Amino acid sequence: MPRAEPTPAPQDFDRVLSSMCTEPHPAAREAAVAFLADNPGDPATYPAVADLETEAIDALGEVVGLDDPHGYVGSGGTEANIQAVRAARNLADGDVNVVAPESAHFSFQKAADVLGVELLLAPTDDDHRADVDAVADLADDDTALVAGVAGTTEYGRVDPIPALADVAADVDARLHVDAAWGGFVLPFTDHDWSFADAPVDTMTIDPHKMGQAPIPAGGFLARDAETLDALAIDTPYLESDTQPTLGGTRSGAGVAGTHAALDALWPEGYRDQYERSQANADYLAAELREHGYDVVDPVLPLVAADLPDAEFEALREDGWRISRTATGELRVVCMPHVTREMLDDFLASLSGVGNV
Ligand code: 0PR
Repeated sequence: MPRAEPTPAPQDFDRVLSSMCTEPHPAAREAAVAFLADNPGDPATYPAVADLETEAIDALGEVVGLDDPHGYVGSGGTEANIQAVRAARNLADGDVNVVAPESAHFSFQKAADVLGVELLLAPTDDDHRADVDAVADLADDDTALVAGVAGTTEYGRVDPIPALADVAADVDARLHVDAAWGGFVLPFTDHDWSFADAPVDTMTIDPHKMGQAPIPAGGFLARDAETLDALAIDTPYLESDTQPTLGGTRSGAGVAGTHAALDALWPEGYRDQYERSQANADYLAAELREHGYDVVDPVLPLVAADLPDAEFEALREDGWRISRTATGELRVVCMPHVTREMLDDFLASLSGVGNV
């Protein structure tokens, strides 16, 4: 194989404003390296990493208001959303559908495709949240799962989870909450989103996003053991009997990194981080607004604003890693690596290319 010359360096985060991932906490990075060769998919051979996973799931349970959590650390939000759909399908009879708001992450489309279920998408309201009436209109006797998002990918919105739970209960469906990105900031807000706030069956919460764990570290959590049983496959030649995960061999780095990040940061470190990130988002929103841009109020640390295409392209040329919503708004995700100084640099670049 030809060697890349010079050896490529990893992306530095100085101008990354579009990502939902961030630099891992130093303790999480160290733990991940130590457990790189351990496979939590085979707990009888790698018991240490299996123990770390049990503790990590208990800690994630605390984050999401669940006393006796069932779940595992997987590859990310996509896998957890697929597993939520899969469990609901396996626990239902016949052909089923899933109802979610249009703001749901595209991983639900992958889930529907892979699992052969119908995905029904309900429009969102004027504030980009799930419209409960629209969800209720789509839900019917074949609905196995109603999904809501707590921290949407595009606008950082939190769906009305208790109201979606009522819709799910009305049609005897399960309720899934996708808190892949929002799960590590929502505990420090007043939103109703958790297992303690509503009869949530399953949840996605990703340590490799706001949780400051290294990639790959996704969280899939369930209220009942029955959910994991519905996912379990017999594993005849392993010492353990069954495996509920979607992947087989898994990353010990993800598990150990998650454990270390939670150990270092839950709850006070995450609270401080939320406060810093939210203050940065509020600051950026106010600055953009002051200079005449239309801004979507940052409910969580994610700012969306109307920005002319030419300005967006010029900022990309300046090296800013920024992205757009489906309708073309600039999106800035105030992740832990995003500092006030970075935002001031960004605003200075914007003034060079636009009207700030
Ligand atoms: N659920 C929500 C709410 C998400 O925002 C995402 C990903 C997922 C599920 C899927 O998670 P995984 O990508 O871990 O499977 N949201 C971002 C997106 O797709 C992920 C991302 C991360 C994008 C880092 C860019 C990036 O640099 O846009």
